[in-house]
Amino acid sequence: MDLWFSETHETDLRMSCRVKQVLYHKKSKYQDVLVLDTLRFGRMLVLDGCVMTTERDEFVYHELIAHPALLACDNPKDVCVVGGGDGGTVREVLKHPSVERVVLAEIDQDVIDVCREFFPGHTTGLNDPRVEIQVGDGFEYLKQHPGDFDVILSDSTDPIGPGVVLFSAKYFDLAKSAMKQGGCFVTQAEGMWCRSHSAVSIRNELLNHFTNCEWYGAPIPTYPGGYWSFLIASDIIDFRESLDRNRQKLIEKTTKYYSAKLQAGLFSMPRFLLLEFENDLSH
Ligand code: SPD
Repeated sequence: MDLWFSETHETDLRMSCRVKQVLYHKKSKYQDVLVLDTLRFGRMLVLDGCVMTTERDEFVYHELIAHPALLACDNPKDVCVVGGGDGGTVREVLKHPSVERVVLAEIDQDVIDVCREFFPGHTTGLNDPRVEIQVGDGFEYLKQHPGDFDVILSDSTDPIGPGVVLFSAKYFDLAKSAMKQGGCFVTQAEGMWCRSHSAVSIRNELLNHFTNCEWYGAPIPTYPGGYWSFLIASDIIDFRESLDRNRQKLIEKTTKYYSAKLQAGLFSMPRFLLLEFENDLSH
C-alpha cells in the first residue's frame, strides 16, 4: 500500500513523506500523538498533525537549541528545558560537564513514554541522575522557581493553540525571573519561509524583556519550509563575543551539525530575513 503522511501548513503548503508503517496513534490528555516509520527520515513523532522530530534530522535542531546557549553561558550548572518531552534537547545539554541539574518540564507524560519506547536515541539522557522530570505546565513550573536557572531552553510546539502561551510576554517575564544573573534563554522561533513574521514578533517581544537577542537558523527538512530558526536572549551575555572555546572543542567532538566554524557565522542571517527585521522596525 502506498501510504503517505502530509503536514499542511496554513492553506497553501503541504509537505509529505512516504510511510512504511504507523507505529503508534492515540490521543493523549493534551494532543494527538502519532509515531510513523518513514522511508527517508526513519521514525517520526507527529503531535496534532505537526512533525516534531525524526530520527534522521533531529540532531540539527537539538544541537542548535542547546549548544550556543550553554557555550555562551559561564559555567552553566542548572538548566531547564520547557517542553522537549522527546528528550533530544536534554541529551545535548548533558554533554556539558559543568551541568549539575537538568529539569525537563513537559506537560504530556504520554509524549515522554512514547519517546522512551520509540526514540531510544533521543531519550538516552532521561535516566541520567542529573535529570529531574517534572510532568506539568512549564509556565507554572517557572513561576515556582525564581532565580533557579543558568539556561532556559524553550523546546515548544508551534505558537498555535496551547503552544501560544510559550511565546507570550507573560512567559518571557517568568523565564527572565526564573533565571540567575547572567543567565540566558533560547526559544525555537519557527520557520523562515512559513512563519518569519512569528520570529520577527517573538524577537521584538524578547527585546522588551532582555537587552541582547540574536536570531539564528538552520535547515531542518521535515519542518514546514525546511529552514528553522531560534532566538537567544540575555541581559548580560553578548552572544557575538562570549563563548567558552575549550568547552566548544569538547562539544564539537560529539556533534553532527554544530561546530566552531558554524558558530563563527551563526548570527549572520540571510539578507532577505534581515530586511524583514529592518522593515518591521521601521513601521
Ligand atoms: N513545527 C515544528 C516545531 C517543532 C518545535 N519543537 C520540536 C521539538 C523537538 N524536541
